[in-house]
Amino acid sequence: MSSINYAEKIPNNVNLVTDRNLQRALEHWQPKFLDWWHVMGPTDFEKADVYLRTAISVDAQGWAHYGAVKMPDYRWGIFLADAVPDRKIGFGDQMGQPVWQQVPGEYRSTLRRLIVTQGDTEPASVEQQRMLGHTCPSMYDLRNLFQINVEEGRHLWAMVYLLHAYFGRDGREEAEELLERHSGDTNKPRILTTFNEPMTDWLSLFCFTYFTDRDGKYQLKSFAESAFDPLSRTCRFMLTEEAHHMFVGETGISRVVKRTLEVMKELGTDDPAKIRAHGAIDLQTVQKYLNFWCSSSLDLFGSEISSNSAANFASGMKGRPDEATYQDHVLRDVQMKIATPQGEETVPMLNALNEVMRESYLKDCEIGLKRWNRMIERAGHALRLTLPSSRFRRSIGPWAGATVDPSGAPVDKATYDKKLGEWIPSEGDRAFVHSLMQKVIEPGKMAAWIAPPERGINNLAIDYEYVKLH
Ligand code: BYC
Repeated sequence: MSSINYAEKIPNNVNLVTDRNLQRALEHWQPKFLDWWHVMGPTDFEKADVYLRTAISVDAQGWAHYGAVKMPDYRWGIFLADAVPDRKIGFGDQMGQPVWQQVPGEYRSTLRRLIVTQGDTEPASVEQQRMLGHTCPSMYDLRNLFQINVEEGRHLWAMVYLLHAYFGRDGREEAEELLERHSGDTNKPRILTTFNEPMTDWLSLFCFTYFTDRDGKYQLKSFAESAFDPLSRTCRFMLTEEAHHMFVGETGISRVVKRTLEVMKELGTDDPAKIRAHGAIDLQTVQKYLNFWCSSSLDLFGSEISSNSAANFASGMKGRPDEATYQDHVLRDVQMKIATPQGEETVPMLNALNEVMRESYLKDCEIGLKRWNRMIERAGHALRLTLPSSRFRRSIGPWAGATVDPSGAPVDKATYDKKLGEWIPSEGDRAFVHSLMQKVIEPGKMAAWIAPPERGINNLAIDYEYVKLH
């Protein structure tokens, strides 16, 4: 197990000190990152002491250290999971050969593109969330938001390290551009659509961390299989951090549902207008937010039929999440049936891997839905929350622009246009949810629309002062 050297300007476990050029290049990028954090990171909380978790080593048991830190002083650095001795490529046409410690020339531009796309999402999410501190429903939630933000900042470092260390001048230029594109910027937007969506309320944050961070989990897992060993090792460590982000999403939505059920019981009604008047979020509105963020996140897997996915797998650049659980790791003789609006198409399995990933992602998404629905059922209500069909509201792939309802059934365009506001949040729904977003920062107090968490952080009480505001 390698420990992390915090004595250096850039904490790392890659022995950065032995590569002066790389160290200098990264030290040149570091102040630009801090400038970006200052301008684009969480607004107005730079002086606050936040109870943050920091990595001290990269093994599963002992990596976390908790303590009060001002966010700009967070020790962002470069942490790779330990190398697996004698690791071999686990899939694709070069299966069984040694993994790559350098980038093979023929895959250079594709690998760079994949790493840049991954890297682009990390600062994008920090930008999307930068105003949310001002409307936090509790101090506990405020701290969780900031924990996520600093970790996304570190995930950017992870990709920038790969760009600097393995892609020469092109990589350094890409690293600069990662700080120049911005979420929602009309001239220089972030690469993937979901990361340009505005996020101005906490219900969206919980849905984003539930659905979009879960795409992160799947993409990182598929890179953890990569033949490019430094990418694999980087992503394996990133996955340990990603789990907390999804926890915030799943428990956040659970707490919203719990509070709504309490209000329904108190008032003896399931009338959305009465629930809203009491300051809680009706379950119909929760469903619309699930529809919005789930459908947006489904696009992040790319097209159902993709020659990119075939090339990435065959070459060994990007595997399937948990590749070892499959029987066939080469996939040259298998096909898959893909439903399109024009009918079913049979395509080589290699070209259908985005869809394979999307299907397993959707199964993973169901877990939270089951939990929330059990709560609703126990409270004696008939309504059930559901995931939208993977054909609904797609912008990528054969279903892009198809007018289907959330169950996937085709509807005519007029019906679609008329009903969309009933399927995803309308202006009125957003205005209502915004009206609830009032900052609550007295330790232990919660906004009226959300139940308290079951426990505090790191065995501390829920009313611990997780963020000391000065
Ligand atoms: N928006 O063959 P196609 C995370 C582009 S989240 C805009 O259909 P492919 C996180 C695509 O780039 C995980 N463009 O799909 C979560 C391609 O353009 P180029 C992020 C899109 O290439 C929360 C073209 O369409 N990581 O970590 O097989 C907080 C045709 O592509 C979209 C990654 O995404 C879209 N939704 O797969 C913080 C992993 N979808 O290249 C962080 C890296 C597709 O022809 N990226 N396009 O110009 C990849 O592996 C792949 O690029 C994709 C697409 C899976 C995104």
